[in-house]
Amino acid sequence: MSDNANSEKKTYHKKATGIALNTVKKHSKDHELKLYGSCFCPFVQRVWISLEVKSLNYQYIEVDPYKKPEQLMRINPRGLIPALQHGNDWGCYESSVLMEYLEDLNQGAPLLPTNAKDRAYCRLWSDHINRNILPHFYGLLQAQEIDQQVKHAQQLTDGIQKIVEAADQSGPFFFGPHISFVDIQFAPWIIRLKRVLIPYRGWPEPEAGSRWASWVKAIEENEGVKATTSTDELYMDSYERYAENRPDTSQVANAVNEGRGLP
Ligand SMILES: N[C@@H](CCC(=O)N[C@@H](CS)C(=O)NCC(=O)O)C(=O)O
Repeated sequence: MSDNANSEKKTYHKKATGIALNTVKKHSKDHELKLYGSCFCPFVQRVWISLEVKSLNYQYIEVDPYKKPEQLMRINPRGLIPALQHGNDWGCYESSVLMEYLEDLNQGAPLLPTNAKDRAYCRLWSDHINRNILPHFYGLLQAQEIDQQVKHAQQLTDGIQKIVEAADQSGPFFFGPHISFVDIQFAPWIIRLKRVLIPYRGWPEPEAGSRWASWVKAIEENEGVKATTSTDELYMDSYERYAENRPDTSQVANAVNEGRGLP
């Protein structure tokens, strides 16, 4: 491939756009609670939405996770975002663990129900998202052969159908009228179905009038989701490397190509 053709390739963005950029600016001042993230990253967006929905005060720090800056490595030796720092001498990582941490602070709107059985139910369906939905999102996006795309599209459809059946029937969110833990676990990929999988893989729009359609609409219209979402172009550009399955795109892409669990 000529240098020219290469230079036309899109890559990940390094700065949020649209409403998310306003949110970044609003949270640029030094604060003891710091979120290290990247504008395109769905795992970061989970924690970011949680902070917004809880109306917590925090500082957002944009980092390039492929360059592994020192400040990120100090918190997460695996070099993955999101990472949270709270105070001078404490940091942690892993999006689901960070969502639980914010919940344990008992500040702002709770995202898990109070009843132990209901909490277990929410954790069970969060596990389903990580285990049975996300790997097929990436599998479908990275697959270059039609038969592999068909296989992952079917598995992704099955994973979504199961969680829709497990959701509160009146909704519109998973556990009823308000956004909560399971919605936020899934929301970043729900918005990327539209912005990435529809254009790159012809993923279908939700069927009008379905429970899935009302859930997607509620997610799209939620203030915390909107506040952390950039303009469509940012996602199209940032995911081109996944859609073309370029070598060494990321640890997630490598894991999917090697048939391993997500990092
Ligand atoms: N299991 C991790 C996954 C985080 C993750 O894969 N983040 C990506 C960005 S979306 C990253 O940091 N990639 C850096 C790399 O691939 O080296 C979580 O839930 O936080």
